[in-house]
Amino acid sequence: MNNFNWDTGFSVDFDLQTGLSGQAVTTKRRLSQMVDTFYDSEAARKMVEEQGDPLVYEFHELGCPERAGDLAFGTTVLYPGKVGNEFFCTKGHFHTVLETAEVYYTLSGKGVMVMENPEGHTVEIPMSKGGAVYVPRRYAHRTVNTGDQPLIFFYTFAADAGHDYGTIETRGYHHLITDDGKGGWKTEDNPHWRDA
Ligand code: M6P
Ligand code: ZN
Repeated sequence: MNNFNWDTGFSVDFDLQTGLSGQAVTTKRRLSQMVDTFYDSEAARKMVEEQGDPLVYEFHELGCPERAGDLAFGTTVLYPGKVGNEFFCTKGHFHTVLETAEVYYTLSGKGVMVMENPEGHTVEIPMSKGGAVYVPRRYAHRTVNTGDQPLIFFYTFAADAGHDYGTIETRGYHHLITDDGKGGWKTEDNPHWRDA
């Protein structure tokens, strides 16, 4: 555990030089934990078997109390890779308290923030070093690494927002972010999206 004092303040070294192995513990998501996140889940299962279950991303959970007024924050490292034609991404979630926003600030790498609201409005915003993305209230958010280096970003959100993963797990995202074959990315409709 850590000694972060959420009532009197603290600083934390994210230790980005050595891949987040500093004083703050990270939560790791490996491909085996998220095969159904990807359109070609069979290809994902095969990669798990043949490539030793690659680490897709890791992020800090500093143990911020889930109470009104606090700000949860940390750094995420999303590794480069693809399942079939689809770039590595985070699972993505709505906030349980739908009316809560989030801010991401990109430290290195290239990617896309993929967002959609319950009414099906979709937004994709490119991410690159020095750029901040505002994730508005009511929008599910997923980050995608479209480059060949780790995508590293700082995030912060209202500590009592909560994570709703179930909606995305059941319905999927409207859009997939795939390799365009020319060194970039493109958006494709997700044939597995369900209006459930
Ligand atoms: C960011 C933040 C975290 C989130 C993490 C991983 O770092 O938004 O709150 O937990 O990404 O994304 P996910 O929870 O969708 O797996
Ligand atoms: Zn969030």
